[in-house]
Amino acid sequence: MAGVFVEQGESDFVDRGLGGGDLGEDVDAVALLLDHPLDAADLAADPAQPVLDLLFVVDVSGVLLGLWHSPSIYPWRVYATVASMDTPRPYQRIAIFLSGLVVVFAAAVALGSLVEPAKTEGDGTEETMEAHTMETHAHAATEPAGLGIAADGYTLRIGPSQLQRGEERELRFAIDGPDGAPVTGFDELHERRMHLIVVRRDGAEFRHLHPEMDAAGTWTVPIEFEAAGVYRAFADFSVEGEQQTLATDLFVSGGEFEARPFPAPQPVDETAGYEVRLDAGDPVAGEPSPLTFTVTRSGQPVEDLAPYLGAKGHLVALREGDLAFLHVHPEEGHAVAADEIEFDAAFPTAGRYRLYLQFKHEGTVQTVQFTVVVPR
Ligand SMILES: [Cu+2]
Repeated sequence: MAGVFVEQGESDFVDRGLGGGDLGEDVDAVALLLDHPLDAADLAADPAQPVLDLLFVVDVSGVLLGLWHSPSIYPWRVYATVASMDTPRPYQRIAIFLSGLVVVFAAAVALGSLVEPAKTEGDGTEETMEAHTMETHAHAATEPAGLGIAADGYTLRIGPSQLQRGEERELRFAIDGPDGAPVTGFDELHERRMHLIVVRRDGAEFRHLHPEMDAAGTWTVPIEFEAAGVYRAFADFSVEGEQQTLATDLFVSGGEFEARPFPAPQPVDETAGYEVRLDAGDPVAGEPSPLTFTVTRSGQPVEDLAPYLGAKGHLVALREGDLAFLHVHPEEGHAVAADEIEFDAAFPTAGRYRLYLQFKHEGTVQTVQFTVVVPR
């Protein structure tokens, strides 16, 4: 739910609220966001409200500075002072805006309380799983990730989600944990604590970024889009030993949108003089499928691949239609030829998948792409 707010409020106010910019200087920027239909009078009935120390505002600059000074305060956790309701017009609009935030936050809290019992059930399942082991486990392993903005109590909040083609912006996001606070204690996963994969919804324009986190748990990365369209942003990370992939859409306006759907499968892709061949064998839905990539340059095997993110290569696999994100693991069970990169992929269902393989050679990361068809 918090993500809804960030999307609604993706403007200077949110950018700065997330990052701690100078809100105090920019009351007008706030006013841009205050078009919210919710009425403050409705809030009294909401039981989740006491969770928030939210009060109405008379001193706008005080609120803004309050936001600014406390790094742990995110846009919806607004602290302010109650004075009279006899507020001048712009302030009243801010009050209405803040009331909208309460609703968003209350809904998030309500959602949290819904999630809680489910989690307990999950724990129960885990015990059962120990008894029945393999079957349940294999099922869990093929469950696709990356389909939602929230899972297992974690929520991705990102902004701005509306961008302009050709304009460099700073993308900011946070992962809120089950307690509602931004997570700061991420595990290392493939040598990094956060991987941000951004792909246009048609599978084009792949990128793999490594944002920086501040002490409050806000991740930032500069981003610029050359092509218009709707993009999927996947935050891939691990907390307390559990890998999570949360995703949301980014909207890039400006210029013509030209769809480039997944290309037909071909065994070879080329980039920067490298030729990479994929042997996908006969993949079967729901079963581990080995994928072998062979790298050559000018007809010669490339045998001195450098480690990239702790492995010989990094592979992202997305399902056509919903961009479900597969967790693909490098094959480590047996010796692999120097010019080969092997993975075990568990394609959850029949369908077409787009694969993005990255490898590092002579100091540069290269990306090649393939389409794999998993038959019914
Ligand atoms: Cu990464």
